[in-house]
Amino acid sequence: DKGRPIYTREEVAKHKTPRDRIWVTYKEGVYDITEFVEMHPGGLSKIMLAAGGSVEPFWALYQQHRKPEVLGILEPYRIGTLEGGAAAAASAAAAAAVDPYASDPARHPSFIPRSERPYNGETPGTLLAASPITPNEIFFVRNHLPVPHVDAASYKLKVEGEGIRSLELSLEELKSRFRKHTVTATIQCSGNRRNEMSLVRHVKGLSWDQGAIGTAVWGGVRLRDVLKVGRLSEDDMHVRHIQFEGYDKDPASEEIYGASIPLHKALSLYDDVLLAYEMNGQPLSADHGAPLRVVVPGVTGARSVKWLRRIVPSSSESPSHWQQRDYKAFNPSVDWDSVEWGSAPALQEPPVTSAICEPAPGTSVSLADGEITLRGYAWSGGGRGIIRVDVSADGGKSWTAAKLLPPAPGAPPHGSYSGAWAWTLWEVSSAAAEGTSSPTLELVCKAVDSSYNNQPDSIGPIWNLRGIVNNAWHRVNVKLES
Ligand code: MTE
Ligand code: MO
Repeated sequence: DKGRPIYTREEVAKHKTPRDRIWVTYKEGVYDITEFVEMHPGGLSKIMLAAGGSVEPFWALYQQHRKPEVLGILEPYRIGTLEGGAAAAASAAAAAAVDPYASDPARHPSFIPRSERPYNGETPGTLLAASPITPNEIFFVRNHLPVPHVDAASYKLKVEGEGIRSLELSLEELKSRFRKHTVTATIQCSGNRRNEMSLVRHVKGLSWDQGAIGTAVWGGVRLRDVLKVGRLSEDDMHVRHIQFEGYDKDPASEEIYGASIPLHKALSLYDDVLLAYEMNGQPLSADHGAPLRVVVPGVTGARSVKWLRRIVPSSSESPSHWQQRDYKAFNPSVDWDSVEWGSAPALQEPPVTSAICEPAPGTSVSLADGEITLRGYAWSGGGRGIIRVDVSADGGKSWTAAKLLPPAPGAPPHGSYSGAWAWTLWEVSSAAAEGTSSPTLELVCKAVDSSYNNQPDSIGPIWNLRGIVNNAWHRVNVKLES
């Protein structure tokens, strides 16, 4: 920084319009971005919020800036250094904004982070395949917003809406007045395996590999039981949906996270929808929705609302962005200009899927007696069990049926027609093509569920602009050690 002009904060603040030139600071650097503002991908109005001051509060809100490339874009516009250097800049930035993510919890180092603000991290394949129950500390985290901190002692769940008597229940009341149930259920994010979709054509969203999925024994009370206490009637033809609202909120727009499920799912004795306060015998952690979350078994993760604030029976679905304008799939020709969000239903039960967790792509494998060992998971929505997992080591020309490992504790037998909320882990040690001369192997897996649903062989025909529900055959290329 030696030799650059020094500017005070007051001087920087005078440069807020194209006429006076537009200056911003980042850390101790002062930048003249007048030429850049028109090109700003987020639009002129957004970047102008930072004019004459620090960009850091805004970068904290709009997570797409948390990349080294962005700093690279800024660097050529550097014109000077802020008086007082880095320390002054840091305290000024702290004063300028209370970082909404500053009180997010610490995360386990083995996560593969996909974004920091909000935090999103997935479980590495080898850890996923290691156990039918995913340990809490490494269970993937999918947050849209800063983690809200909700005090368990003063917590009150609100139930209010159409056709129901309003209720307010403390955590203690939920635990003492209702029977406790445990349900072994997998939660998978709709964007799981999105990264493969982007190889066909770029899609917007977190670039998940196959680890945005996990299985836990959830403990709590049945949503059904709570709705019954509010005397919600199954015969009320008006109420069609149960909406959920979280405590988390967008610091800029104030929008709260919300989702809904159809009434029949919420009321069914067989669908096991839970208001969970425990995950694998432990109280919920901050990242997984403490003190209370919804767990909707057999349904895409987005509906299992964390940090549950309110339950609202209604004639309509949740009005939230995440129910109305996200988590919907369209045909591959629909793009961001032509998409009509209202024309497709919100995703609830996802299709049958499976993935290879071991070996990892690009690794070198040696054949022990002509064999190679693969491990992975298979899962289907709606409680449909897995009846078979097929594995190929030659790109799908020949197949071996994998061995299905024992069901997770509390889960029904493989192939159950209903209530199979948990994934099936599988393993196979005989998939290698004998006498292969190729230096690489294309490993493939595909699963069949109890309705004989199959996975599509390629991504092209199921590609969709949001990159969700990628359930194409999972393909992993490995090198063969000679
Ligand atoms: N609930 C709230 N309140 N806020 C959220 O951002 N994310 C949803 C869901 N519930 C979310 C939420 C999504 S998209 C998924 S996939 C699951 O939580 C992930 O649950 P997990 O973080 O416990 O793995
Ligand atoms: Mo998700």
